[in-house]
Amino acid sequence: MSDTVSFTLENGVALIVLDNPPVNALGHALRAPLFAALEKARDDEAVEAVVIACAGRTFIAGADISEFGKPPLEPSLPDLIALLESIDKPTVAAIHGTALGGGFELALGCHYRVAEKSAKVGLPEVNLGLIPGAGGTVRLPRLIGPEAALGMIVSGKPIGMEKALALGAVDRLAEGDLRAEAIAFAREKVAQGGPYPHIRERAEKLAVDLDAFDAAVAEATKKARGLTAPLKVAEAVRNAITMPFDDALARERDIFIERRDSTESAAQRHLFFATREATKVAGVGRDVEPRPIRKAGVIGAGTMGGGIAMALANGGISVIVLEMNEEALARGLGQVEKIYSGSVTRGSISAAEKEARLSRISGTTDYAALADCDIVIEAVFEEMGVKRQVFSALDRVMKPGAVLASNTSYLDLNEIAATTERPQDVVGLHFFSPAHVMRLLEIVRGERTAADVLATALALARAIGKVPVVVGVCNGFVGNRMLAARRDENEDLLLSGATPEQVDKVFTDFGWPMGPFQMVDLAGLDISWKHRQSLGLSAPIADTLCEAGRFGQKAGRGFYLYEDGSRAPKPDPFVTELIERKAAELGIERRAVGAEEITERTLYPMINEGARIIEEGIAARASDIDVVWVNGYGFPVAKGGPMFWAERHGIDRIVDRLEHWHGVTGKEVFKPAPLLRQLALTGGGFSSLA
Ligand code: 3H9
Repeated sequence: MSDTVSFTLENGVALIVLDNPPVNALGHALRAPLFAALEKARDDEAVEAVVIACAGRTFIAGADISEFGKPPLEPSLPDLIALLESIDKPTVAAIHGTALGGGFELALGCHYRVAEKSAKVGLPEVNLGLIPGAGGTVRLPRLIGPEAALGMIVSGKPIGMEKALALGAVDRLAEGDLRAEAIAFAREKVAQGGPYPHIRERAEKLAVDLDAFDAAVAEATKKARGLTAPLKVAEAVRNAITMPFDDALARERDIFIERRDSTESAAQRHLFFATREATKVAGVGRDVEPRPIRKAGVIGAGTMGGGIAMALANGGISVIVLEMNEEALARGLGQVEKIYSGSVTRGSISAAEKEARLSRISGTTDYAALADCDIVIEAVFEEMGVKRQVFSALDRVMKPGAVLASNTSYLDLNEIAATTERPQDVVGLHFFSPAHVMRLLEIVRGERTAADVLATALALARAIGKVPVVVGVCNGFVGNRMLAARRDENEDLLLSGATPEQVDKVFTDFGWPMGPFQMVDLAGLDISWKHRQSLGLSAPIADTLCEAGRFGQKAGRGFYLYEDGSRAPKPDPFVTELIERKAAELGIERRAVGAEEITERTLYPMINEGARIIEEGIAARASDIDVVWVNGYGFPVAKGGPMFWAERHGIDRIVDRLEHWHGVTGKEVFKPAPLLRQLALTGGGFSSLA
C-alpha cells in the first residue's frame, strides 16, 4: 500500500502493518497511508474485522515528537482515531514492545487490544510537557476507571501486561505468535457477532465520587514541581468524568494545543532529544563494541563509593567494594544496608529486592580481590597524590582489558591515567551524590581513552539507568566548572546588599528546588570550606560561619537558623550582622539589590562559562550542557537547561549585561566569551553551531 503501511486481507480479516523505524512514531509518513488503509477496511465489504500491528522492535511509540512546532499536516491523529471509531467491524490492536502516547491512544480507538506478555502501554506525554492529545485522557478513564487513568497519565509511567490485564487496559495476552493470535481473537469476535461497543460508549466506570477523585488528584500532582502539564492532565481526566464524551475530547484537544505551543513543552522536548543526542559521541560509532561488564569493583566505601556500589547493584551488576580496613568497610556496607532498609520501609522496593541487591555487593580490603573485575571505579579522597597511588595499585592488579575509572569531580584525568601503563583503559565516571539516586553521569574522556572504553561507559550508564554525557578534561568538567563561575558571586551579592533569603528566593522563583545558600546549608558548609582551602581560596562570610561551627543544617545553623531540628530555614540576625560587618571591613557600601541583578550575576556567568566550554570542545554541543544541568544540578526542567534558556532569553541581551558587569567588577567570569559575542552578533542560536 505504501513503504510504511501494508494491507493484506485473509479470510475476512484485514491485517494492517505499520513499518516506520526505529519506533513507528506516527509521523505524517505513517498517518496518511494508515488513513487510506482504514478507509479501505471500513468500506470493503469483504473485510469482516481489522487487526493493526507493527513491524520492528515496537508498536507505535507515540506521535512524532519532531513534528510538534511545525505546521500540522492532515490527517491528524484524532482524525485517524475518529475514522477507526467509525468502523463497526471488530478492530484489534496487536501490541508488542511499547504502545506509548498516540500509539496507545490509537489502540484505545480500537475495540480490543491483544498484547505480548512483555509489552508495555502508557501515556508519557506529561514528560514532554504535554497532555495526551488524541483522546487518551477521555478514553482511558472509561476503560480502566478515572483514578487508575489519572495515576498512569500524571506519572507518565508505562505499565506492564499483568497490571494492564487486571485493569482491563488489554483484553488478552498472546501465548505465542502475536499477529496470529490477534487475528484469531478478531475472528472469535466476528463469530460472536456485534454490536461492538467502542470505548466512547462505555461509561459505567465513570460513576465515581468526585471528592475522592479530587483527593486523588491532590495526591498525584503533589510532586508537580512547578510543571503545568501534570495539573492539566488532571483537569482533562476530570472533564472526562463531568462532561459528555465529545465535549471532553474537544477540551482535551484545546489543552493539548495550548501545551504543545508552550515554552515548557518546547523545553521538555528539547531535553528528550538532547538526552539521546548526548549518547552520540565522536569516534564512538555503532560499530564500536563495548567491553562486557559483569563484575565491578568500587574503591572507597564512603558516601560516594557506597552510592556507586548501590547504583551498580541496582542495575544487576555484582560489585566488590574495597576499603582500607575492616572497620571502614563494615561502616560503609552497614550504611548501604541502612539505605536499602529505608527504601523497604518507604515501600519503594520489596524486602526480597533489598536482599537481591545486597547479595550483589561484597567487600574486601585487598586489592588482589579486584583482579577479575571488568571495571573498577575509584571514589577515594579528591587529592591527586591519593588518586595516583590508587591507580598505580590498580595497574598492578587488574586483569588486562579492565576499565579503570575515576570518580574525580575536577582533577586532571590525563595525569591520573599517566600513572598507569594503560592510559587507553582509563576514563572518568563522575557520579553525582547520592550516586544511587542522581541520574547524571559525566563520562570524562582523557586524551588517550580508547573508543571502546567510552562505548563501555555509555553502555554501563544505560544498564544502570543513568543519563550519560561525555565531557573533556578540564577543572570541574562541565557541571562543576560552570558552578564555579558563579561561586564568588553568591557572597559578593550579600556584600553588595542582598540577603541570603533574597538570593535564594530568586532561585526558587526561577524554578530551582532551592537557592545556593539553602543548598550549601544542606550539603554542609564544611565541605565547601575544605574544598576552598585545598584550592587556596577564601570566602569571607562562609569562612567565618565555619570558624563559628555553623556548618549548616546538621549544626542547626549556617546561613540560616534551623530551630529544634527543623529543616525550615529561618533568617538569622547573626548572619545579617556578619554580612554588614564584612562589607564594612572591605569598604563596600551596601545598597538595594534587585532580583534582576541577582539573576544577571549568577546565571549569566554560568552561561558564559558554558559558551567557553563549547569553544574548547569540552562539551560536544550546547544541549549536552543542558542535560548535565537538568539531571545533575536541579536546573528547572521547564526551562530546558541553561543554554536552551539563554537562547530563548536572548543571547544579545545576556552579552550586553555581561559587558556591563565586567565593566563594574572587572571579573573574568563576566567577560563575554567570543562565541557568545559571535552569536549575539549573528543572531544565531547554539543549535546553529552544529
Ligand atoms: C504524543 O504521542 C502526543 C499524542 O498524545 C497526541 C498527538 C496529537 N517521536 O529512546 P530511544 C526516536 S507525544 C520521534 O533511543 P529506546 C529517538 O529520538 C509522544 N522520535 O530508544 C531516537 O532517535 P535517534 C509520546 C522518537 O529503545 C530513536 O527514536 N511518546 C520518538 O531506548 C530511538 O529512541 C513518547 O513520549 C517519537 N515519539 O526507547 C515516547 N520516540 O536514534 C518517546 C523515539 O535518532 N519514546 N524517537 O536518537 C520513548 O520513550 C523511547 O524512545 C522508547 C524506545 C521507549 C519508545
